[in-house]
Amino acid sequence: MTWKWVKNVQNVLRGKQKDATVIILLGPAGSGRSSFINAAIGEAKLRCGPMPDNSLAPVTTDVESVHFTRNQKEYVFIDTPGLDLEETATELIDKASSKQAGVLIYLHRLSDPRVTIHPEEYDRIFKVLGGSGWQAKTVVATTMLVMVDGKTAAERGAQLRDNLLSNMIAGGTRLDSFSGTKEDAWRIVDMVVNSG
Ligand SMILES: Nc1nc2c(ncn2[C@@H]2O[C@H](COP(=O)(O)OP(=O)(O)OP(=O)(O)O)[C@@H](O)[C@H]2O)c(=O)[nH]1
Ligand SMILES: [Mg+2]
Repeated sequence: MTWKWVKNVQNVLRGKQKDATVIILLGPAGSGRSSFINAAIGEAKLRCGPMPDNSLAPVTTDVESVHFTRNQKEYVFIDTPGLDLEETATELIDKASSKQAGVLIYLHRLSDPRVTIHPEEYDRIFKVLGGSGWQAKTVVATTMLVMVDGKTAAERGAQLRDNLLSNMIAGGTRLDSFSGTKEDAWRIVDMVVNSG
């Protein structure tokens, strides 16, 4: 298996309007990437669950980009297939000519009782998409908070901060949570945009 879709992200980056801010959604299958973009644009543009037949199959299987204008500023959201759907990054990643995204958002379901995919395993992809300073452009946002009680949420959040994400956080990555609303989606995007 190969990360063919990374090339498609790079094609979107190359073709983007000059001043547009590119925001790439990353994360394991079903972490809520398409829902995040739909929330941000206030429209159910991207297909996302729950599927009528309760299908367990991943919905987003290729790169999709969505343009959006807000306060006269241009944004391009890029939806991606689940990082856990493929095994290893290959030479297909075009390192040399890549333009970089402004914001990388990695979603993690706080409802998961185990973490089997570690975001740092994908640092090559983060770096190709966000450049050498990718850590400071990255927000790890937890989703599905309503599915866990407050104590569980706090304990899992502490483990993410202190163990799993400690290197990324030391490099400037923010750990946050996404409640599902439009305001919250933009709060997360603006956090990175306004810090640059
Ligand atoms: N409770 C809760 N459900 C959510 C949240 N975000 C997404 N969902 C639900 O979780 C499921 C997956 O959401 P998607 O937005 O399709 O996730 P995805 O990462 O795009 O998934 P794939 O494209 O299939 O890999 C859907 O049933 C959503 O309605 C959230 O923050 N809380
Ligand atoms: Mg999706």
